[in-house]
Amino acid sequence: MKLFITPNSPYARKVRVVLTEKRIDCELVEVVLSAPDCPVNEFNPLGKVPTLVLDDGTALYDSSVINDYLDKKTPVAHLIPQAKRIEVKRWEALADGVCDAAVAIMLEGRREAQDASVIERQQLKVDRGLAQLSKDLGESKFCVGNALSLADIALCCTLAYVGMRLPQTDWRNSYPNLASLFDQVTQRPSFTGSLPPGYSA
Ligand SMILES: N[C@@H](CCC(=O)N[C@@H](CS)C(=O)NCC(=O)O)C(=O)O
Repeated sequence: MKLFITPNSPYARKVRVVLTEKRIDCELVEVVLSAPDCPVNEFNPLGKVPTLVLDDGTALYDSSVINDYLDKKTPVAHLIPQAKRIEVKRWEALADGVCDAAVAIMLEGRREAQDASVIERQQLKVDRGLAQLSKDLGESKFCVGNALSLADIALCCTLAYVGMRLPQTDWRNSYPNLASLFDQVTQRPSFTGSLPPGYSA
């Protein structure tokens, strides 16, 4: 199997963390998405990372589908427990949605003529999303049940990305419960081994 990634992609990181937690061997192929001959386009018409290519050539995307596939592949570390499946996937959807909004702000910020209303609308999604994630976590040590699940992984990949791209969003001080979960989960080798270059969490 090979996984197309970019080093900063929070969605690709989510899959890389799952690969490590589940001890699944996979070749990581780093790509430049803007390159005209980017190999991802051959496997994924959307030209996005992560894209997983199985040994028989089947391509899987997006990160949520890939992680579903990986979780069923080995019995090691069940990250989407059947009984809590919808709960876990809902956490993932909200965490990914916050990431989508953060990506949109980053892309708008790179444009020469920026539209402040686009940034404002996406920032509201980030702010409301983080508030809901914090509320849903409450005093719990993990997002769902008493063990690490894909929900914690998705949440921490998003928090790391928001910290990297939107330093003005001070989620750490606003939501100490998210910070405490983040500090605990990101010590795992799956997170320390998938850090974006130049970052420590
Ligand atoms: N919903 C997708 C999002 C993937 C995504 O947007 N990846 C970005 C990199 S962070 C990408 O490939 N962007 C290139 C593009 O949109 O053309 C997932 O969860 O995998």
